[in-house]
Amino acid sequence: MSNPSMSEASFKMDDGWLEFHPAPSKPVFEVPAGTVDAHCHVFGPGDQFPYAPERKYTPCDASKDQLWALRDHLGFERNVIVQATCHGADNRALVDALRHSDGRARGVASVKRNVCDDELQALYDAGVRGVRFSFVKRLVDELPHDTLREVGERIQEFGMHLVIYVEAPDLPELSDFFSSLSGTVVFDHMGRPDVSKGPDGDEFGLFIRLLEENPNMWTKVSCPERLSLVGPPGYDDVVPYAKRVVEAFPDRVLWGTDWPHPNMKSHMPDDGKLVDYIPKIAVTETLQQKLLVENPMRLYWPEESS
Ligand code: 0GY
Repeated sequence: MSNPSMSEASFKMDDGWLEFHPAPSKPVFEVPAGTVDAHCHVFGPGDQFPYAPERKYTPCDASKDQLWALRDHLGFERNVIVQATCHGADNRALVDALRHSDGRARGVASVKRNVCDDELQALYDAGVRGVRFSFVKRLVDELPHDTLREVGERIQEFGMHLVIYVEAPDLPELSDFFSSLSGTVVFDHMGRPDVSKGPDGDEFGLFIRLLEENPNMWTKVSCPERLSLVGPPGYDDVVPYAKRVVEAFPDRVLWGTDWPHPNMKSHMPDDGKLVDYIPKIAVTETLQQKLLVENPMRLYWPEESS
């Protein structure tokens, strides 16, 4: 969608947009007690929390109550709600969800360069523990290098970390910049590799090297549905990538559903089947416990983490 205006009477989701799965299956894989969905979103509802004027797409509304229902259906305990670009730096929908989560959700916000300390403190008090920057060119008007460096330094004293969304073709020119950042840095979806290039290829090799050389870096191993060329239900071509990362960096990986799956055009995943993908990439109980419980608790609920 291009140049949508705030004066629209209502927010109509984009043509071709798929609604999230209406009735996800019950996963066969039973997740460990205390599992955290560490990457999911709330959208609107648009009449209450308007979408950002500068957004590149208009999603379907996806409310906090629908997210809690999915959490319970999948057997999860907690959520990390990530601000998506369609809400820009207006974090009201996110904060509203956090405030109504009974402490079972924490958040990752988006902020502008001129965000003041009081605003950062208010976000922290609401449960925000990370700030996200997108380098995905189809989603943003400007790449956020300077803002990221400046804000990335400031948020550390608030107990927050950086979350970076980037796609593999852009990593070569950005990897030195990312390596120069201090504090914890979390990448979304393994830096979105092109899975036709092989888990041992140069492209994914650069991402692996970045994590090897920078112990402050973490990655989400979520979103096989976005990366897969073979598609559902198994997303088998993504398995070797995620499995490699989970085994190489067991203490720095996170997993999330990505519900309600913004911008998915090929198909809408069954969230239950996504959960059934987890034991293919984390093949032991120890790895599953780290991926789903220990790691997200350490990062988002450190005060409860042993
Ligand atoms: C995702 C997916 C996407 C969008 C956003 O912030 C966003 O708008 O995250 C996407 O289009 O790839 O991973 O949540």
